[in-house]
Order: sequence, then structure tokens, then C-alpha cells
Amino acid sequence: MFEQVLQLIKQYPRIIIHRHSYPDGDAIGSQMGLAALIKDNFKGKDVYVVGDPATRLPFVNAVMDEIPDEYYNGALAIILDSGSAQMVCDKRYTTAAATVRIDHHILCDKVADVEVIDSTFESACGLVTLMAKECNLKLSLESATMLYMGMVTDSGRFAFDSVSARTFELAAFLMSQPIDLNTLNYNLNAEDFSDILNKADNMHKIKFTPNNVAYIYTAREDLPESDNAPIVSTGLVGLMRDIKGVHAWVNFTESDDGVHCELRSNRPNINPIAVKYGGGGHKKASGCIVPDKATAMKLLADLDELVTVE
Ligand SMILES: [Mn+2]
Repeated sequence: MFEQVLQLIKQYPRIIIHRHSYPDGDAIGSQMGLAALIKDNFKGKDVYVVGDPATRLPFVNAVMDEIPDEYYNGALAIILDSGSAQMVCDKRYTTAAATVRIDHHILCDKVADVEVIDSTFESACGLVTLMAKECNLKLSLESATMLYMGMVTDSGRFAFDSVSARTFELAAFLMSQPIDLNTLNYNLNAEDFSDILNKADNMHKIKFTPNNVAYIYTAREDLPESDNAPIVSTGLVGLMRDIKGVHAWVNFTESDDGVHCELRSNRPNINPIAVKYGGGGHKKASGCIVPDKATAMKLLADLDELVTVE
């Protein structure tokens, strides 16, 4: 499965690793985990990580490299955790000599020369871990911790449908290193008390459609100036996860580039609705950006219709 990827890693002296914008645990985990894996196993490689800062995961201290365009000449670019070309942060990967993509989103379009895509995996980190295991690569504690972080976050703490015996086998492989689970989980879960109070305020904004699709709509003027719309949107959607009788929910956050929509489900496949509005993702977690509130309300009506069918 990874022969061609390994061949390209061996072939190119300079390797630049990309992932999606507004990186989550899986994007940063796979990016930093793979960078460490390559450095630990292939001496003398110049490995760079690029993209927007990891503001959602400050404890990781994932410092992105600022590299000139020329570095892409004769380089291999590896793209992780990105379901479409639109999702990839830093489009300069298109100028690399060769490109590889390792991903677990539902396939939308071809992005790289060599593609390892398997949407049965819970995380991109799971796929990178499988590569490490299958190719007998040396695994460091740093790499194991990063890959485990992506696995645990993208699987909803090992709770989603995508979790299988293989997920636990790969997690067990990572746990062959002494990963500090207490510290990792504290870092992932601990929130500022002011944010917890803010969440409580937002709980009061939850509304329901006739067929019980839960939603929160935050207008541009209600968004604090310091807040970043995509981060707010992914943060708030979780508030609606555990409401009895709700099987699909969506958070809308207005921003300068449109209304960010984060769709979630514990039953119906909501992915086709995100795709219809220009986005993508997974069967039970997808997202898109629509131009205005009217379009957002059409999307909500589609979700309301969907839950009556499934
Ligand atoms: Mn992912």
C-alpha cells in the first residue's frame, strides 16, 4: 500500500509536508508525526512543515517553516488529511517535482501524483501509523505522541463508526512508546473557565427545526472581534452533540468570506448536503462555506428533510 510513497521519500532529499487549513489534531498530528518519522528513519533529509499556525493546539508547539518558493524545485510534497485541493493549505505544493497524498476523507478529486486514500480509516494519523508499522520504521516517542493525538481526536475519543479492531491495533502499536496520556488528554480537553462560561451562554442559543435538527446561528455582529469564524464554528458544534432525540445538528458562523457551516450527525449521512453546498468531509461530520444566511437556511431545510427520510 505504501511502496510508492516510501520509494519517493527515499528518492527526494527535500520533503515538504502540507495539510489542511485551520489545522485540527489529525492535521497537525499527521504532519508533525510524519516529519519526525522521516527524520528518524532517513538520515540527511531536509524535511519542512508548512501551513497556517496551529492556533487550536498551542501546547503542541508546532512551528511551521517559512520557506522560499525555490525549495519546491526538485522537492517531494506530501499532503495529509485534505479531502480536496481546496482544503490544502499553501498551494505551492503544485510546483513540487512530485506529490503524494495520504488521506481518509471521502475522495472528491485527484490532488497528487501518488494517492493513498482510504475513507474507512478514522484518521490520517491512522494511515501514517499503518505505514510506519508495515514498513518497519523506527518509531520515536515524539512521533508516536503526535500520531496518537490525531487518532484520538478524529475518532471522537475512539467513539465513532470509523473505529475498528484495526484502530485499536494501530493505537496499541503507538503505545509501544510511553505516551503520556494524562498530559495529552489534559492538553486536549482543559479549557479556560471564561470559555466554559461562553459555551454555557451559547447553549441558550440552540434552536430546533420542526424535525429536531439542532442549530446555532451566530451573526457577524455577534462574533467577538478577536474570534476566528472557522474556529468558533467547529468549537460550538460540539455543544449540540449529546441532546436526546437530536440526530443531526449544524453550527452556522458568519464571517467575511461567508457563513461557515459545520454539520454533524449520529445517524443520517449528512455528507451529500455539505457536498451540495460546495464542501465535503465525512458521513457524520462535514463542513462547507455558503455565501449568505438565505443559503444557510436552505441547507438547514435540507437537513430537516433528511432526518425524516433516514
Ligand atoms: Mn482527519
